[in-house]
Amino acid sequence: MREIVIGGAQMGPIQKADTREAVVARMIALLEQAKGAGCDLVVYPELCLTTFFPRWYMEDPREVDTWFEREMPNAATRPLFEAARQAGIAISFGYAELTPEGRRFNTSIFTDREGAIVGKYRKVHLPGHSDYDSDRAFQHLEKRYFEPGDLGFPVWRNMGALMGMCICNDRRWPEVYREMGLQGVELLMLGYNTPSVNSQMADEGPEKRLYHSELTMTAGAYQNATWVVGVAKAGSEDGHPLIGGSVIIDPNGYVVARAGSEGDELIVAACDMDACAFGKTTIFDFARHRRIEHYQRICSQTGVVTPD
Ligand code: ING
Repeated sequence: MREIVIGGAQMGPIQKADTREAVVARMIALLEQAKGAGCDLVVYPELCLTTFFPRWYMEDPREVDTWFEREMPNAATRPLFEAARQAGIAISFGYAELTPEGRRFNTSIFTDREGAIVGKYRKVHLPGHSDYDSDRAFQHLEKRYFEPGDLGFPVWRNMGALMGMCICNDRRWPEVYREMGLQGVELLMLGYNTPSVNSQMADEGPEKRLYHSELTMTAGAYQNATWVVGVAKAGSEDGHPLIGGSVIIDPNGYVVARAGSEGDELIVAACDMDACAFGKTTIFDFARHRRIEHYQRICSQTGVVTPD
């Protein structure tokens, strides 16, 4: 048995005026709870250090860059890395990355239990739009502020397991899970900031959003025989509601822990990485069952091409 006790540290809302220091203090409080619960690893949400700023239209690059981190760890986050190292807990969280070359990504990292960064992922699937859209009830400008990720979907060995990451909208695309499934992933960590309502369809509310969020993650877990930990930043940020619904899902696609609030909330599960083995060696033994000679469209075609 290769058990990892995993904490999903759901964060409640982060207001535009909240400082990174105040947010990190909340993250450390959740880490202390996780320590008390015997966690080995804690997963935090997407863009965990700030409000979900892509909801705001900005033209001044200097204002945009106030939402980005130029290095990691940095002065604001070093107390978190230090607290995690002292607790012997690995952490994963998302933030807006500004590289020394001036490139901007929606990024997630995870560490080992000594606080060293083991892996970095940059969000590939950027939803929304790049210019102000007056038809929308609110903006979703990830295509304006970030480049698509350029690192692919890596899987790393950490804590005796095969771990990977994705971010938010990535969880809606089955290719993401399969790219990591084909590397043997056993634990897929992801954070999300998902608006509770659809800016383009008034009748799509939190129930449908929560259903689709869990549907995509349970399917990805089952179809690739992997644990999936999906952690929300939730609640109302300056009047803009985000869904909660953080979950820990086992390799059979069952939810084994689920958040009940839209605030700072830790969910915990003891996750045996060996539980992935049965699915990976039977129904989803990819080497035995996949027929790649019939899958060309998935990699050669971006959009739909209907038959004549
Ligand atoms: N947020 C949302 C997400 O994919 C979204 C955007 C919601 C797209 C619902 C489509 C449907 O969960 C982020 N940050 O990607």
